[in-house]
Amino acid sequence: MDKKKMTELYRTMVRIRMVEERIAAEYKYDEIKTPIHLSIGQEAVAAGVCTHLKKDDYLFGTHRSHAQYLAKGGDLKKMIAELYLRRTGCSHGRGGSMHLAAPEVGILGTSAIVGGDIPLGTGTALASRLKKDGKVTAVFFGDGAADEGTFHESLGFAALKNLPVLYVCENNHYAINSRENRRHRNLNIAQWAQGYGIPSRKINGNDVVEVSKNAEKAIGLCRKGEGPVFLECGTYRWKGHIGTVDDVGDGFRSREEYDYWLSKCPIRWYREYLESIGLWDDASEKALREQISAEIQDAFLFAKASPKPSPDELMDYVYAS
Ligand SMILES: Cc1ncc(C[n+]2csc(CCOP(=O)(O)OP(=O)(O)O)c2C)c(N)n1
Ligand SMILES: [Mg+2]
Repeated sequence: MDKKKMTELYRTMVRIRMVEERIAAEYKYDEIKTPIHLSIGQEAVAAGVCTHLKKDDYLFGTHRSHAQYLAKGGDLKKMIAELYLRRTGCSHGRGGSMHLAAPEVGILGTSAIVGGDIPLGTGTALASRLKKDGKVTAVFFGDGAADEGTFHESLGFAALKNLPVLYVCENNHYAINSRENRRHRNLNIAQWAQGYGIPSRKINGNDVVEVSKNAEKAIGLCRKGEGPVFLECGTYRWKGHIGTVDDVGDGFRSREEYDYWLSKCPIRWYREYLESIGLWDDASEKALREQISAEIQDAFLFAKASPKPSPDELMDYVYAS
């Protein structure tokens, strides 16, 4: 990977982290009128995959998709305005955090229906195959979505039809508060995909270099007509399932487990790596954070100053025509 791309990956992760930290800080004022699911701790997956997607490749996500939206090139101002349910939001203030869309950069939608985006992304991959438009679809979902029938039906169909789709399972080991070993006997979800005849790998989703290398190869295969491909990316969310709640140590997940994963921070690890090869230092860190802080401040000012949809516009943009 060239040096510019390597530092760009770092920027993408830090930007996602800083945006979500600001969302968390603002949430207590109760002006963000939408449930939020933060990806803090999981930034390397979206960054490592999206760096290899082209602007017009398709992406589908879930209730926890701020990271993917930003990494794929979605507009930050429009995302924050969507959280405030403003007319200027990326879904015109109708969708909120769980229903982000930015068709201009291939983000056709994120969905709160767990597993709901998997057949949608399989469908765009089928369309691309029929139209021979050369596009790849990346579908992001959690370990909980692998429990859904849509996961199994979609994988079987995509394999049969050799569809250009990259399935990205962000395995953060929990579906709300239900740990994976209470839901699955075989904890290797990548192996499930192999059962459908789909090449797959279980990788360290907190190592952006590993994610990026695997995603590059996988997207390349899809583009050559050798899809689908499946990546299971092991990672961990730092915040509670929803909102800004702390769910550590109250019977849901242990302090030891949480501390272990904090020690595996994808951003800190990658910064240390970039520093060790002379690509990063304190001055670059300071400049980056200042630039991103200013951008975030602008986005929040834009969102809060934006008009709300009026009641007579209620049904606009709700149905596709
Ligand atoms: C079809 C469906 N069933 C149940 C829910 C309730 N629900 C919301 S998030 C969630 C857990 C999802 O876990 P996972 O897919 O691992 O994603 P994560 O939240 O860990 O990112 C559930 C069960 C839902 N939104 N949709
Ligand atoms: Mg999960």
